[in-house]
Amino acid sequence: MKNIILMVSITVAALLIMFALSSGKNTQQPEVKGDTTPSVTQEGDTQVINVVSTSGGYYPQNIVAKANTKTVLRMESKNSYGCERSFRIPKLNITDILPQQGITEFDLGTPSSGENILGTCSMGMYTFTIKFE
Ligand SMILES: [Cu+2]
Repeated sequence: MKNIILMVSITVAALLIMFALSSGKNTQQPEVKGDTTPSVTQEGDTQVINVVSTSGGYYPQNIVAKANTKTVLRMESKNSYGCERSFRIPKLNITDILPQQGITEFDLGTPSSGENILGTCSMGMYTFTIKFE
């Protein structure tokens, strides 16, 4: 009888320790983001900056990219029904209407270090900034 009580307490203690260890582990590990697409990718000699245009704005809003590299901005419209479709890059005198769904690419040239390029809806409600360094 004594042995059974001992075994039960050891089992309960082991379970408690396992639970404590596993819950501790969970708090240490950062949550994996749902969107794993990196915003800046390299395709051959061209740097591609990926921005999603959707109702509610542009994502991500702050991007850091490499300077002195041929750069293309790839806007991906996803369920985009708002004024974010009316898209501007003031610095490059670009004005365009993005589709509701699909890809639109803009040549950003070869920005130099310290240059910032702003993308915005025509009213300035939604923006994102690409910082080249
Ligand atoms: Cu707007």
